[in-house]
Amino acid sequence: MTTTTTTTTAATAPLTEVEHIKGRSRHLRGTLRESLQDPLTRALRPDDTHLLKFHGSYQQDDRDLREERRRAKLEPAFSFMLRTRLPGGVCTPKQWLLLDELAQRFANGSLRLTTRQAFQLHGVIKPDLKTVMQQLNRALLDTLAACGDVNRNVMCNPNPVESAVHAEVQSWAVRLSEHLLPQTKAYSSIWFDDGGDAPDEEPIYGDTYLPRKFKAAIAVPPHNDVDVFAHDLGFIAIFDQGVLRGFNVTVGGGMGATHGDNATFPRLADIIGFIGAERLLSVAENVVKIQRDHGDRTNRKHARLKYTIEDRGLAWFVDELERRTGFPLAPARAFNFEHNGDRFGWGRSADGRWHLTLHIESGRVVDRPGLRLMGALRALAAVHRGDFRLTANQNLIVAGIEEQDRIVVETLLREHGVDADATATTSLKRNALACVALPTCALAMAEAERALPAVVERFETVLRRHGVDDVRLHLRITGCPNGCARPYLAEVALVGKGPGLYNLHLGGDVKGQRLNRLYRENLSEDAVLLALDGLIARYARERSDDEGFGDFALRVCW
Ligand code: SRM
Ligand code: SF4
Repeated sequence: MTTTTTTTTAATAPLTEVEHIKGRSRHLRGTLRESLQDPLTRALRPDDTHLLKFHGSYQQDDRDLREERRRAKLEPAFSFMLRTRLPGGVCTPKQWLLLDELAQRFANGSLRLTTRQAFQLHGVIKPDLKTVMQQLNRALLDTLAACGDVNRNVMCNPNPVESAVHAEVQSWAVRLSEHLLPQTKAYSSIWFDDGGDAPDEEPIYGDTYLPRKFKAAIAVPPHNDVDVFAHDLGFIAIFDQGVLRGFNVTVGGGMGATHGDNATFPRLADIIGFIGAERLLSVAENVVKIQRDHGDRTNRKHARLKYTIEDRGLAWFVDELERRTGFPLAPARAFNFEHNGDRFGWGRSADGRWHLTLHIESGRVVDRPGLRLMGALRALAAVHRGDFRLTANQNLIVAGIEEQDRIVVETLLREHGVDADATATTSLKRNALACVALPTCALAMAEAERALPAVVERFETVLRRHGVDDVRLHLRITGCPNGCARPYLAEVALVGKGPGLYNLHLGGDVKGQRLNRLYRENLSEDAVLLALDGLIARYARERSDDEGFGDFALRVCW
């Protein structure tokens, strides 16, 4: 990051093509309607593929079939991924049942719970896209701004167990999400034939929206399950005696990087001060507007808020924010994060209701021989009277279960082969994350979700061999350096480099407050396991009391 170079480049370099596409799109309309109606191809026109993201969908093609179809002179197997906007990850059983039905009828028969507490459907073909959008809308679910250069799904600690503070904070997540929604009527016009083509106003975003995606999260200490420091904008709830006092504000976090390009890097957000809760929307809106006005629109690899802050300095940013909001930030208040994972199994809240956190490997809800997860959750949704909460770690909380219904839930899960308490699962497995990667992700360089089970099993063997299989250890795997499973915060991370090859990162903590470091590059899966075997052997012998593996690795590897 050379401040002068970057600023000069940004001042003189041309805008990216995506900026032009947004600018002439008439607030995200483009020719999407025509693209959708074109019967000659299962794809959209190239410009419309960019605009579709703002509507919550990506055009993809099945990469497993690419070569075969190329040889047969067929167009790639195009289909669409749809992502819901679901602030704080909360949905009703009725919505779950609809998503389940859509997955069976129109997608690939599975639901994907994402690292941002949303649902993804994969494999929806173009002729069905509008129907799926309409069905979601009828169930009061939408996909608006789930992707694209706008504020994405707002994350929030989905804890239903502890206190009124959690419920209050969740309501702030919903308000924040609504406040930062694009105002264009293109969404209702294109998908629901409602809203027309009259010019819209985008008071927060302006005509070309943000230079890049923007992400926000709210954490409730001592849990940092949302990895608040990985976000462009974060709020850390500060409360005492069960009363929410306000939020510490964080800015400038992000994970994405590009192999071999040192100008790109993961960055932990900075804490810039404290605000009363009533100021949350004003702060959020003005952070977004600063990024709208000062983010780099000439280079999409340098366009996130983290780079704006690196280039211009944090002091400049805080001054600019205070000038725009018209109030100063108070000094940040003390807080303490204990971990960034989920708590599994049963918990009970003060109102006497029960909540069950289920481990969902890589967030993939699907029926497999011996583990009919999708069937189990469908059956459960049919009788459940509480709600479902997606966690930021790709798991699921079945929340608000009455005492007398507990047995029904346990029986249903058992009948479908689901281990309700995740007691049969090691800590390594429970806490592991993997991004989607192949076959749907266009950017994947290596497997992630499909590689995770084998990597975990082999890593478990290593831990067992050295007698440390009971330690809590956070492993994250991604198919490329973009960081969708927030790998740079893990104690151990495999970051895809090429087919079957990974960079091995070590040294994160289990609180989401420290970036790990690159330990070895271009390792095969075997080489990764060999390297871990040696380090775990040393860890078993040399660790100090209560020393986590991430802390140990940081101490001995560099
Ligand atoms: Fe992501 C792009 C999947 C969370 C950083 N991400 C993608 C795309 C859309 C690939 C593409 O652009 O063609 C992936 C679609 C794969 C597929 O087939 O479904 C994809 N990202 C995901 C999900 C589904 C991973 C998962 O296994 O859960 C997560 C969806 C979250 C959601 O519901 O909104 C997901 N992505 C993240 C996160 C984690 C987070 O936000 O907490 C990050 C790192 C945080 C950050 O943004 O800095 C992340 N995704 C990226 C990036 C790198 C952005 C950057 O600043 O460089 C890309 C690539 C891009 O934007 O060009 C990307
Ligand atoms: Fe795709 Fe890379 Fe994100 Fe994984 S980290 S889903 S491979 S973009």
